[in-house]
Amino acid sequence: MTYLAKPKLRHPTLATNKVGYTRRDYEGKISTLCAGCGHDSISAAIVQACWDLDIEPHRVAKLSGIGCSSKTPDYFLGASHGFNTVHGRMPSVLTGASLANRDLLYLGVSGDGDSASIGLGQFAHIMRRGVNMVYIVENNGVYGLTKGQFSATADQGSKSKKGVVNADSPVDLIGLALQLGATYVARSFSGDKEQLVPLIKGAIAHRGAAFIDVISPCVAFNNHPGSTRSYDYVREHNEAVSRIDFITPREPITAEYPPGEAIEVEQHDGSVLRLRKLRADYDPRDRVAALAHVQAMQARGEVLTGLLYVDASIGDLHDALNTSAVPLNALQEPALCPGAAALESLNKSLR
Ligand SMILES: Cc1ncc(C[n+]2csc(CCOP(=O)(O)OP(=O)(O)O)c2C)c(N)n1
Ligand code: SF4
Ligand SMILES: [Mg+2]
Repeated sequence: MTYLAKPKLRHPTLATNKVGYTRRDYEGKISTLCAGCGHDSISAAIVQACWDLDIEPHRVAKLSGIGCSSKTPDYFLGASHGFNTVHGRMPSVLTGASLANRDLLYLGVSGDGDSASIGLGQFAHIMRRGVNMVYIVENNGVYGLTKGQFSATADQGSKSKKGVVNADSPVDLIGLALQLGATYVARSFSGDKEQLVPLIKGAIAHRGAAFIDVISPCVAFNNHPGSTRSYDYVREHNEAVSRIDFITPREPITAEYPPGEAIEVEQHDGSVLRLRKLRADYDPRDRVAALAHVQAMQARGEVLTGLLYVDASIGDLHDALNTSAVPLNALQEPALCPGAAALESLNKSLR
């Protein structure tokens, strides 16, 4: 594997955000992915979202599995914590890290092979447990890193670069995330930064399992006629349910929309998601309706994008397990070893 460090030189007049960092401070090493790979656009969107939200890079933990997509955390947030796990095992490592330290922002980055094939079981459990995280699948319908075999999300009837037709039914990660209890479920396209950046911001502000499926064309192995993950196919079949405005707690809400044209969802941290409706019949607060809509559109070969479902009223795994508010590595001796009387009282409560 090759790693290219970016030169440290930067223009002295580069704009800084409220915590004093330039956009460059959110970048990582130079990407070694193929030129035009959708994954690089997703990295750029993550950089933009974190810079805009004034997140200090050292407050972020990036976790990934194996694949071209899972390599990308090396290409953004170079000053953040990072852990490149075994193939398909990112969710359990992320869950453990989150339980040990709830102070960091957990960003899981995975591929369709990583999450829908070898890691499908892990994907299911992290969604149903409501782990507080942003989980992004960079979905290209193939195993890019191992030379373009169909992945489990490839549509039935779609064609490989050599013309082979995929006979298997696809795993629909959006449908699974909805069924399993994720509380923020979105789909986007790597080529639509205007849609993707606010979706990532909304997911960062969300407390609970936030899942974003990003269609991300693989230019080397899955960008041809007959593919349903090519740039042309997604541009032609992209049906957005809404446009999202992400409003931080300190910003006033200025733009007004006629009743029925926008939905506002306030999140735990006081930020507001304003969804400008593009489809009058779509309500992202109704899980059952969202699932039915996603499946109906899929049957018609359309790619439904936008914030498909959100519920900001439910707590996360920390609430369910009453985990330590203080990171485990910061607990001092009195908390770690409270003494014989505390042990006796604990034993009594278990008898
Ligand atoms: C345990 C294990 N099995 C198989 C592999 C080989 N392998 C490496 S990446 C990969 C699939 C990657 O596909 P995806 O997650 O979709 O990422 P992409 O490269 O398409 O972004 C596979 C099967 C591996 N590294 N480890
Ligand atoms: S092989 Fe495909 S997924 Fe991997 S870097 Fe190249 S274009 Fe991207
Ligand atoms: Mg893939």
